[in-house]
Amino acid sequence: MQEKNRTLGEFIIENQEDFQYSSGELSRIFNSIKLASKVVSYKVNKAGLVDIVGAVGAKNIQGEDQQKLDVYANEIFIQTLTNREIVCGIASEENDDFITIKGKDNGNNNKYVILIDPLDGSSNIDVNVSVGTIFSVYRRISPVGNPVQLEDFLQPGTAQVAAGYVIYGTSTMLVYTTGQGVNGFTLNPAIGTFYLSHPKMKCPKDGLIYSVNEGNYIHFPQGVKDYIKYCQQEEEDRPYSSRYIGSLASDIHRNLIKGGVYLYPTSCKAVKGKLRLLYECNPMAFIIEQAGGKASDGVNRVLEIIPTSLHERTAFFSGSYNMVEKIEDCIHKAYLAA
Ligand code: P6P
Repeated sequence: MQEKNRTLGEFIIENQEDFQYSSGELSRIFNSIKLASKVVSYKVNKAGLVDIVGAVGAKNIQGEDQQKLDVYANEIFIQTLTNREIVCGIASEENDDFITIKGKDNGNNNKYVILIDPLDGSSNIDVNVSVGTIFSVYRRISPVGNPVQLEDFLQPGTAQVAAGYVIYGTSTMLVYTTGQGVNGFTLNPAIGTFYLSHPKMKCPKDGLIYSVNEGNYIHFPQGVKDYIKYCQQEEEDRPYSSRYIGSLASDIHRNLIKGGVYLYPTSCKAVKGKLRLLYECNPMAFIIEQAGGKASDGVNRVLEIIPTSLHERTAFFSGSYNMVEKIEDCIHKAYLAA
């Protein structure tokens, strides 16, 4: 069968061996995410037409205004995963604590937990800019049958069994990895089917795009300032282009395809960084590394950070391998010069 004609469902069936140790549960998780992303895609594309944009007046644990679509997306993903009884626990950006999903006969026998940012970049909703869903899947550590523990969620990114993102943009795309490379699927909204549109995605080792909110420049660490100045120098391959959508999935996706680097450093406004380690940085880092790129907190490999809390934040530099190395080099040199 032509690679590009394959549907997501056919691809999952043909690659069952990717889902190691899974008795079909991991493929069922993807089927659930597939369904939820179609429902959210429909609502996101109707956002301007129905009373669903705008904040609900509530705030999430991050202290951010919850947009109605944030709340809606969170409910949809939780419901589809709960209905299919395929995970034993869910942690979401929108929920203070993790949720335990009781399986049949009230047991906790399902083997996987999922961490999710159901609608990342939601501040873009009202201005019709793309938003995304980001998710990360782990095998539980606590024994089946027992209640799900926080330890099941606080695993390093290297333990992920799957990770992915959905972009609700000019088209709706699902990009994921199970550790066997990265593949992208585009939704045909006319028939509600995801088709393999980007097989075996690879991130160019170099790029000519840097993505950062330069409005925070004066607050950045010196090494990051040095790198941004490096990007802006008149040289053979520079200045680079500056592209920043303000929606992580979209910025990462563009850099993954074209080459480039995304930066969210620490600053006096975000002393530990802004992005959340568990359901933004780790899934993106897994995908980027699987595509041949690099993901760092400026010093360490993001996937090796040992989490200590569900909503912890980290500095995040991710994209083309050589560009992230250059950032680490600038940070190291500034450290030595301090
Ligand atoms: P800033 C969205 O809130 C998000 O978590 C990412 O999707 C995005 O890259 C970043 O924050 C934007 O943050 O501070 O530049 O608006």
